[in-house]
Amino acid sequence: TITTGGTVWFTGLPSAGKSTLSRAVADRLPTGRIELLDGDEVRQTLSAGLGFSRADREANIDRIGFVADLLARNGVLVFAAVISPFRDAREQVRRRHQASGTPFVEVHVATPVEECAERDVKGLYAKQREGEIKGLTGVDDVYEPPPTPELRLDTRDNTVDDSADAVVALLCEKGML
Ligand code: GGZ
Repeated sequence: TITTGGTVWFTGLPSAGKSTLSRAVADRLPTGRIELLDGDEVRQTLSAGLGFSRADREANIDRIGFVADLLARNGVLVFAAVISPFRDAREQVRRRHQASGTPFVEVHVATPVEECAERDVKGLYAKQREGEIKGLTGVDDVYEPPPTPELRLDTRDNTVDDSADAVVALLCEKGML
């Protein structure tokens, strides 16, 4: 069972595969204290009412980082799947964990925007092209890739299984499993 807490922070564009990958990793772990914090879901509860301005995204990332740290320092293995487009905001989440002495790793789900737009799981890229929405991350809004994530995965060359293996290996290496 899982005994050591920590946060695995998946960042990347919409439809990059953050949710799919975090679920795949969670599914293959032994039962234990695991929680998934998915940006999409958190926006219906903890971050209800927040939009996609810079300030609102920063608030969303900060809230998820706060909850992740609370859980992780109490022995939960947390998977956060959040676009989190801003380097500074992600670094603040990392520092929050460092301050509480809680393990934290950043996984960049680095699927190129062309591939994300082709997958378009939620139809957002199509809506942006049709002019129905503005400020889509990676298209007409900023995404700052992490310069030195603990792991960077290109989901074009790897199956979900391969990518999940790589995350599990990372967690073992970091003593989080
Ligand atoms: C990015 C958007 C946008 C815009 C709606 N830009 O895949 P989804 O569709 O269902 O989940 C995504 C969710 C993004 O929430 P995050 O909390 O991960 O984002 S952030 O870290 O930036 O706060 C996406 C949907 O919201 N969505 N409009 N314009 N994503």
